[in-house]
Parts: sequence; structure tokens; C-alpha cells
Amino acid sequence: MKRLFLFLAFVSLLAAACDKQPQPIPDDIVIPSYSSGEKHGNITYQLLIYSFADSDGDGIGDFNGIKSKLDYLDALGVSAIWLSPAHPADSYHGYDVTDYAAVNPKYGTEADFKALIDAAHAKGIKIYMDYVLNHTGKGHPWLAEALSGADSPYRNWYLISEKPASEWSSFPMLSGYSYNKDEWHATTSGSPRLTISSTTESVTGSGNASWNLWTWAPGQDGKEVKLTDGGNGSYYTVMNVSGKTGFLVRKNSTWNAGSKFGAAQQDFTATEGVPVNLMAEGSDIYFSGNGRYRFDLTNVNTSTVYFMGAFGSWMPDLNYGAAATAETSAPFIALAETVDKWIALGIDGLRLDAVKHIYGGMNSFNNAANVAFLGKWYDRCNASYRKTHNEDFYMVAECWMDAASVAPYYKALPANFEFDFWERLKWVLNQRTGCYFCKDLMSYRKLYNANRSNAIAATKLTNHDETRAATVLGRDISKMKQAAAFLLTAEGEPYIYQGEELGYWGKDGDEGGRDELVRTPIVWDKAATAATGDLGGHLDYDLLKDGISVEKQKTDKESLLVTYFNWTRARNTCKALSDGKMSAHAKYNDSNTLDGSIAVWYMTASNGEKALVLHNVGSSEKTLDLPSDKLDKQVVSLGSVSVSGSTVTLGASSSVVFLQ
Ligand SMILES: [Ca+2]
Ligand SMILES: [Ca+2]
Repeated sequence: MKRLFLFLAFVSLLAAACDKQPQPIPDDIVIPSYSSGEKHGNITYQLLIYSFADSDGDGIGDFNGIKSKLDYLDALGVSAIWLSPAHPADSYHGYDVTDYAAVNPKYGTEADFKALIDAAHAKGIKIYMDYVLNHTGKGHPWLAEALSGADSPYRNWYLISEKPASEWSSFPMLSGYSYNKDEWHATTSGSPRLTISSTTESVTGSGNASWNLWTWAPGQDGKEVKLTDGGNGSYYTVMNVSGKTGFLVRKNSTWNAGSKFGAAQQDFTATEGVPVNLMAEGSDIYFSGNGRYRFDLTNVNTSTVYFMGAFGSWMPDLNYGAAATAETSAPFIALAETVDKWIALGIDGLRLDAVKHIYGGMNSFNNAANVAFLGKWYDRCNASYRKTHNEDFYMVAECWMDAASVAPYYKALPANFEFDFWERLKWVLNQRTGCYFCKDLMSYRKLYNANRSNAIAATKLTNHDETRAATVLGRDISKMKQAAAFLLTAEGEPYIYQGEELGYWGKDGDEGGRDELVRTPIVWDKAATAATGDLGGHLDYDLLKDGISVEKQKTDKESLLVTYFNWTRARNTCKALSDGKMSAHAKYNDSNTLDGSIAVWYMTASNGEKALVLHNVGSSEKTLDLPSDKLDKQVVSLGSVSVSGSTVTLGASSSVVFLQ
């Protein structure tokens, strides 16, 4: 029987259940809502806590804000959220942690975090925390302790050396590392300490020592106040302080490297009576007082040492020792114990940051050591999780390399991000050449499966460190919709990055833009309410308008957001898509270069359910003759799709899925 379906552009609103016949297109947009256990797509949303949703009006996103938007994430078909680092940290983005056992108070309390976890679980949404294992923030107390002296019990938690150019190879952790002087940062060991206390002593005036305070009131020029030698390596001055005063400590009157000492944390505010551990080339210190104060500088007999920080002087690398015994190292044990705490609170998995740099620097990696280390890390965390759960702990790593290089990491971990997915897909869409996509993806999965039979490819378009998908695709809405359709019909477990579903654009800092510009807050409503407060004003205000808002797009059939609703719904409810393995089509595959704009594959689930996936990435209509396929049960479509007998006609940038 000849059947004909004609779907006009962007109105593919079929109920996407594979066991149903195609339904008439509803006039109204259906915003999906899932009942318990109905979401099978394993779709994760990458969320930036600081810029997702603000609940208390301070402009900074928070746990309660996320909790209030769980219905949105549910409609988007999400069954897990990867949270940006939730810990206290030196920077707004959180990747320079200062306490792994706490939550950042900017985001709320631990009770708020727990309430978010519980509310998410009630909707079938898991919570993954972001863990940074390569380095801490410079402001972590572990580093201050490690630098307090050569005999500190924390000394070996970091890679610290007086002569790194000749000593670096003595660290077992740096086997295979290529020395790079730019990754070693001068600081002071012996930790000069500064204590400020109220006093009735006389003002000392300018003292006799070369050590001095460089002081200023914010907004005014500074002046040098020489300290008085108090003997035994101590110096002091007494002066009047009126209001907020900034200062740095200097060894002499010049600004030569190593002569300036400040706080470990940016814009640090000193408290009366609490000693401040100073660091060479440290940050500005502020003190607010009204009256007379004594500034005591002690323990100044310091030595210059260097710590290794592949990502820069604000991110000192941790030292786990040789990979073969990493699990016995103090930082490994300390970090694992913090994971125990979050597992007990209810988290479901971890995303691991920058894993290729753990055993290695910025440009040289010891992949074998990283795999050995990560295997121990996974086993340790999984053992903790399995005490209270019957399934394994989820862990996905950011191992930013090509598929062949990532493959060995599956020996250690169940999931890794597939950066090659987007590398291939952006080429497919911009070159309008789809015929090789299935072959390429299957070849990657073969590499992964050689190392782990149930390897999970964490597929994605872009993340918070990449130029936005929309920008890469020339802000062509048809290509952006089809990028979503590819992501949600390919084998793997897809991630959707905050704002991608709304078509956010922006250039990353590495490509002439700025990191904040690819981390733009969600614009929730037509009043353009957004959590902009933590981004230092580095915002593209053209993005913060009502036209792109969730409220606007969810009532617009032609919006990108509605395309995401439809295709995530299809993936969640069609077992062939959610659980399927890719296989090539006999006719339309990589040999079909005459119709190079066509990408076709099957997805076959473990229960035998099978779907035919068709994409035309070309700029003109294509008619495919598919006598061996069933074309009567359409799951979801995009653009213009019509069926006549054994032929399917796909308009430009059009996609469709048929159940077999
Ligand atoms: Ca807030
Ligand atoms: Ca490292």
C-alpha cells in the first residue's frame, strides 16, 4: 500500500514512541514531560552553576536556581546534569578548587545542594560533579602548607623544587614529561607571615630595613613604608589606617621578580590578628581599619622555590607519585575521601577534568601512566559507590585528543568525551558531505570497544572551552537543527551544553573571543532575566534579549529549542535510538559519493528494535530509493520529508527516522 506523508519545515511534532503509528501533527507545541522511568536516552546536560539560574537575586547562579528549573531540564529529556565545579575556588569558573570537601557558598549551602540532588532524583535526573584532579587552586591551604617549609608534611603534595631545570626528572610523576620552564612558577618557601593587630604604640614612621610595605588606598597612588628591623628575621611598622587600604610586601624598593609578596588568593582581605601566609608574586592584600595598627612580618628567611603548574601559576599541579602506587599518595587518598562524602550525599557520577595532563604537562603526556592512575581512581570511587548501590559508578573524562588516542583510556573508565564527534560533524555540515559520517563514527567505536566492550562514547557538540556550535555553523538555523538531529540519532550518550539548545553563539578565548562569551547565562523569560553577575561584565548583550529566551522559544514551532524537545523525546522513547549500535546501510554509505550529502545508518537496540536514520546535509532536495527498508513508521523528522512507495524525498538540511 502506497503511503504518503508530507511534513512541512520544522513542524515535526510526532509523538515519538516507536511502538506507535505516526500521529497527526498537533497544532500546539507539546512540551514533553516524562513519567518515572520513561527517559531512556541517557542525555546529559552540561550546566554552569554560576550562569544557569539565580534564585536569590544576587546575579549569581545557585543550587536553588537549578532546582527551580528542573521542569525545563525534564522537558529537554535530560536524565543527568554535569555541574560545573561546585567547590569553593579562586575563579568564577571553579577549575581552581580551594576545598574539595565543601560547596561554594556563592551557590548555596550543602543542604541546598542536597535538596537539589533529591529533587533531581525525584525527576529521574542524576547529578554528576566536576572533579579537577590535575591541580588545585593556588589558594588551596594545601599549597600554603606545602610552602611553609621543606619539612612540611604537605611538601610532596605538589611538585616543588629549588632547581626544576635539573631536578624535575627526580619526580616519578614526571616520567615522560618534557621540561618546560614556563610550567614552573617561582614562589617562596618558608612562608613569610604578616599579622596585623591593633596597637597603642607610637607611629614608627619610615624604618631602617629594605623590607617595606607598598600601601595605597584603592583608587589612589601608593607609597612605600619602610619596616623596622625587629631582629631574628622579623620586621614591623606601626601606622594609622583609615578605611580600606591595599598593600603588598616587598623585599626591596624594586619590583623585580621575587621581591614582591602578596596573598595566595586574589583580592584577599586580611583580618586583624590572623596571620597571612605570603607568597612571592602573590596577589593584592586589603585591610579595612580605623585606628592605629602594628604590621608584624615574621619568618622572612625564605628561599625561592618553583612549583609546577601546567595551566599557569594559579593552578599548581598535584603530585601523586609514580602511577603504580598513586593510590597510596596523600593527595589521592584525601581527594578520594571527599568523593566518599559526595557519594554519601547522593551524587551519581563524576566528570574528570583535563585527565591527559595529570601525568604530564601542557604539551607532553604520559598516557600509560594516566590510564594506570585513572583505573585506580575509578576503582576506588566505584568501591565506595557500590557499598550502597547495585550498579557501577558513572565517570566520564575530558581527554582532549583524537579518538585513537582516547581509546586506551577506556581501559580505566566507562566513558570519555568524544571530541572527534564534533570535529567530524562540523565538517559534515559545513562541507555538506554526510556519506562518511557513519563509517568514521563506527571506526572510533571499534577502537573504544577494543579496550572495553561496553565503552560509552560521550558525544557532544561544543563545551565551555570551545567556540559555540552556532558560530562554527555560521549561525545557520538549519545546520544548527541538524547538528541536534545528528547528536540525538548517533550511537553514544549525548551531552547538551547549556545554551546550545537555544542557539547561543560566541567565540572562545583561544580563537580571538573570550572564555566568558561561550559561558553566557540562560535567558529565561521575555524580561531577559539571567544570572549575569559572575562573568565580570564580559557578556554579549545581543544574546541577552527576549527573542532568544526559553519563554519565547518554547512557544515558537520553528525555534531550535522545540527541535531539541522533539529529537530528545524521540531518543528517550525509541529504544533503537537510545540503546542502538550503528551499522552501515547497504546502498547509502561511504561508497555513495555521488550522493555525498546523504548520511544514512541503522541503529539497532539490544532487544532487536531497529531504526533507519536518514540525513540530507545538502543544500538541495534528494530522493532516495529504499526498496529494502520500511518507511511506514516515522519516529521524528526535521525539515521537509515525503514518502512515496519505496522512495523518500528529503529537502535541504532535512532528517528523518523510520522504525524498521
Ligand atoms: Ca544567587
Ligand atoms: Ca600534571
